[in-house]
Amino acid sequence: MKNKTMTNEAIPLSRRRFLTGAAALMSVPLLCGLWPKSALAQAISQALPQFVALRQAQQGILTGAHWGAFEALVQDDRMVDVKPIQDDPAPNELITMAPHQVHAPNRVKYPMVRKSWLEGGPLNCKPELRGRDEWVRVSWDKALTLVSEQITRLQKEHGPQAIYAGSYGWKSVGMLHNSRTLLHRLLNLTGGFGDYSGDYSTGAAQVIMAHVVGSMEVYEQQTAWPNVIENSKLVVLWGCNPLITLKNSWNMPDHEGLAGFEALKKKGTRIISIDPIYNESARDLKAHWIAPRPYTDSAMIIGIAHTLLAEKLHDADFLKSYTVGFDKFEAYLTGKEDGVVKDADWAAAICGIDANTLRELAREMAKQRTMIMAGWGIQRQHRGEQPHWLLVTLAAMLGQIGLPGGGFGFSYHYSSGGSPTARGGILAGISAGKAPKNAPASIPVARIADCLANPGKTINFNGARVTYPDVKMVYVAGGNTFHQHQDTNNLVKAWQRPQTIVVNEPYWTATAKHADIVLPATTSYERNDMEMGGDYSQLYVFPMHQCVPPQHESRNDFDIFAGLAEKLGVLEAYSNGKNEMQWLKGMYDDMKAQARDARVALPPFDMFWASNNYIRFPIPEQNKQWVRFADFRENPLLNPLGTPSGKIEIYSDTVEKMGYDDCRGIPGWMPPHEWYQGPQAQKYPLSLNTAHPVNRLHSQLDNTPLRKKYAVADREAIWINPDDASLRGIADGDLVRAFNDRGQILVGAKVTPDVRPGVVRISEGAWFDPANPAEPGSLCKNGNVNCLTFDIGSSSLAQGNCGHMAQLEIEKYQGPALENTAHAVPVGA
Ligand code: PGD
Repeated sequence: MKNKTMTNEAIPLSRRRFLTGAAALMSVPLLCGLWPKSALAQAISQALPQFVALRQAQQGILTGAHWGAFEALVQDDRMVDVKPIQDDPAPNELITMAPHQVHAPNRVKYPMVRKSWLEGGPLNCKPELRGRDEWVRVSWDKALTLVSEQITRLQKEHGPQAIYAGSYGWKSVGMLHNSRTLLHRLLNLTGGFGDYSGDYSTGAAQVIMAHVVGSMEVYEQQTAWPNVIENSKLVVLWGCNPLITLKNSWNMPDHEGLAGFEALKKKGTRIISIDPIYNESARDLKAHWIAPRPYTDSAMIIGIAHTLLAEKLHDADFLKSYTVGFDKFEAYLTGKEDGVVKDADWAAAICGIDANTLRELAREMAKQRTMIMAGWGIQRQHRGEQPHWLLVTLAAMLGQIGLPGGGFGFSYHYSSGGSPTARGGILAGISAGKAPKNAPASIPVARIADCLANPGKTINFNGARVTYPDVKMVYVAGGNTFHQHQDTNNLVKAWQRPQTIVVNEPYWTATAKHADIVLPATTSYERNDMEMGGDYSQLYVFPMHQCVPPQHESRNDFDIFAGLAEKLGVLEAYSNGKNEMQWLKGMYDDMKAQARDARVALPPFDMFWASNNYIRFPIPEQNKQWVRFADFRENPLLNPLGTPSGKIEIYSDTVEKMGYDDCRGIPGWMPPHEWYQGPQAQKYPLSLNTAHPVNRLHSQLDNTPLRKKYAVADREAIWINPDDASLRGIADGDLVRAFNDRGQILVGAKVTPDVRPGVVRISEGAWFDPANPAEPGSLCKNGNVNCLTFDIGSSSLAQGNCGHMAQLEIEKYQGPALENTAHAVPVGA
């Protein structure tokens, strides 16, 4: 039963609402009497052409996902098909999976409690049975009572540090039904909770960049695409696969980045892809492929930097005016510091790229306008702070930072960085509220397993010391810890420490299967919401109309937490007395007021909502030519960076003073924990690449038919070079066991020259499915790559995750037939 206080009952949807919207739109010119008529007409025509034009073409209910906005076609309360919106320059096939998401056979149908937890309570719950116990169906009231009792007990007995509710994850789009924020909102009202800092995407880069350029950089707006298309003569894709990763966005994608790359291709701009894999983007963009050994990018960049210096191709004036500490880096390059000359030959011996190629690359970059577009995989590694710091240093030596089409960009592959910023308003979502004064300090996000297993342990983190709390309860809403975290078998053990684990989920993911209490959450297609389109452009405002009623007994996260708020006596403060549509109207009205200040007129909320249409804001011409760091370059005194010196810090005194031997004051090459020249390579000669998947978003959609497109022998695919495959008697399509000391997984062989010899690619995101959950380290039957990765922080500085690396071995699988049960529902559910 739904909580009546919060959400409108599921509305039977019909074409009637579109007609209402159409009629309502006729009154558009009556809006906003504040403006002179001509200005109003102009503003409306700027803001509303799509709003009006789309009406004719509509067939379905407008909603969307991380993979794009679309119209859902619904028959008899079932979503049966989808249709992309007409503005999307590159509609994404993933949207076709929406009907399967809603009607997936492995939906969590009812509130469920793990049998031993129900019988023994939190103190005698047999935590070792997590992941293999039976499940018992309970009523919503019972489930909410059980969860709220634990929150009350733990706050009273141990305080907020006992409840870890960081709940990292990509959840679904939507500014109201933001599961993580709602969880935090509830817990901030009921005593506080333990949170995390950083993220799994850019854990290392975002911390070091703040010291180097004074901002996280990885999430900053990039030099606008039209400017890049016009001015860049050479684009270097360093460790990224943008044509794949740009399909999805944190908000709803505008897909303008894909249009940007298409334009580069049409223009014939030279593109170089530096990646151990000849990835989909390199192929499509006809890029020149340079394939270094994995995890050696730092050495490669240093070799290029040395060539620039040795051949006097570096821009000494830029370095003098806009950076600090190049003298120290120069001493490092020339060996004055440690007696080792780090020239191209030195680098070649590490990165496996011929020294002449490195020298040529340096010359090519120096002779023309060059944009270095780097991905994040190269920093999701041990010593992952170094590559991005070195790339900034390299770009500074080239002296093109702040010039049209030149410099570096660390977000062209993500959420359409560089899509020009529109003028209008921004939707602010529901807030998490204020943390109470005694809220515990955050832990670095990727140290969660270490934290659970080692309460009281103290670690370094960005110049501070962090002591792990004694976590007794974990609450996850909108994340998949058993996918995202490294060394899954270690996580299984650490996960046995807390007394209670609660998960709000639409599906029986591995995280849900390893919980004690699972609360069934709706998908975003079962509720009303709104979202911006274009993370960097803020180009669209999309309504997300409820397409079908909540499935089974699932509830919206908003309602789940409202139910808990009621039990905990904070319902009024949690809901502000507003229901779903009232919240949405409030958000829209705030956004509309901002748009009005920016001289863009919008229709009133009721009209917007009834129209089943979206808003597309105008893009000012000057924003199409925006250049990152141009203002700094123009006047570094008036527009300093946020670093202590106000300049680019090739040497960071702040970092140096932290005294870490694993991240010093200047960037450099540090051999990682595991690599092809390390001791582990004797036993495990292959280097792992855990690319982001082509037909999924992390673990999302692994349980849909799209999987047939990429699964091999019904398992996650492993890309193997023909030399490595034949050495081991492995043929295309074979079942393969991939293993190291941490774990073993079953994968399906794709034998291809598109991967460098000595390297294998297994995408992240396949659901964990141990053959024998009672035996730690047993074969994962679905190919969850994190069974092989290691769980060590990138360095004392950032403590980022190292999900992108591991040494391993493979062999043809010859064991007994094993059914893949990753997407099956557990016993009792
Ligand atoms: P998702 O698969 O998006 O992965 O890790 P993350 O946990 O974000 O999981 C989101 C979960 O939220 C899904 O289970 C989904 O069903 C659930 N969900 C969706 N909508 C809702 C909702 O409305 N309510 C509720 N309650 N739940 C919902 C991603 C993380 O993985 C990231 S960001 C990165 S960059 C890392 N990448 C790698 C990597 O490259 N390599 C490795 N080896 N490991 C990685 N892990 C990291």
